[in-house]
Amino acid sequence: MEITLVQGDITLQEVDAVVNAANSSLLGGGGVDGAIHRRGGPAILAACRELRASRYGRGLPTGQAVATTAGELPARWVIHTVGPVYSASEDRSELLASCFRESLRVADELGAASVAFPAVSAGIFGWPMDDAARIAITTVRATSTRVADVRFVLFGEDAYATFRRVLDRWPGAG
Ligand code: AR6
Repeated sequence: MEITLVQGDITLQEVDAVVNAANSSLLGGGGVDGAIHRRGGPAILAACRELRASRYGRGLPTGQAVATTAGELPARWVIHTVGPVYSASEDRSELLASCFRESLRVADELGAASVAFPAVSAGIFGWPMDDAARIAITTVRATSTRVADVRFVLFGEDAYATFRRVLDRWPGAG
């Protein structure tokens, strides 16, 4: 597996699957979620509503992932995952790691070879970027998957530089 870092907008990535930093409602929000629904168009929300009606009446639990169409995005699928809200008093890093593992598991089920991830939980959910980057990169590295191309798409220079530093520290194999 090759891990690459991109500074930019995840909604413009030409990949098989784009991961959305969603919330349990699956009905949209701000940040990456807002951008994906805006650019991807109403087909994504329609698919999310169907998931609410069928499998996730109580919402998608934190740490899990589920796929929908990517609508008008230049991708085939959106994989929605729900990161944990950051807590200084409780260690929720296992839930954040689960977002990456579960997203890759869903990607494998779909047969996706390339997947773009945002910095899940590191925006509105308040996770410190360096810790979010460490969990993201070490978890993806440790996951056995057929996904060959994992791309972290970071918004802004600071997020990109933080992921760069972490990736250089844990370059891993391949
Ligand atoms: N492309 C790439 N990265 C982006 C983009 C974009 N278009 N837009 C924002 N980011 P966030 P969270 C960065 O808040 O912390 C929503 O309301 C952003 O700068 O999108 O998991 C959901 O519905 C940050 O570094 O996700 C949930 O309620 C990172 O993506 C909640 O926010 C993640 O920020 C989820 O919060």
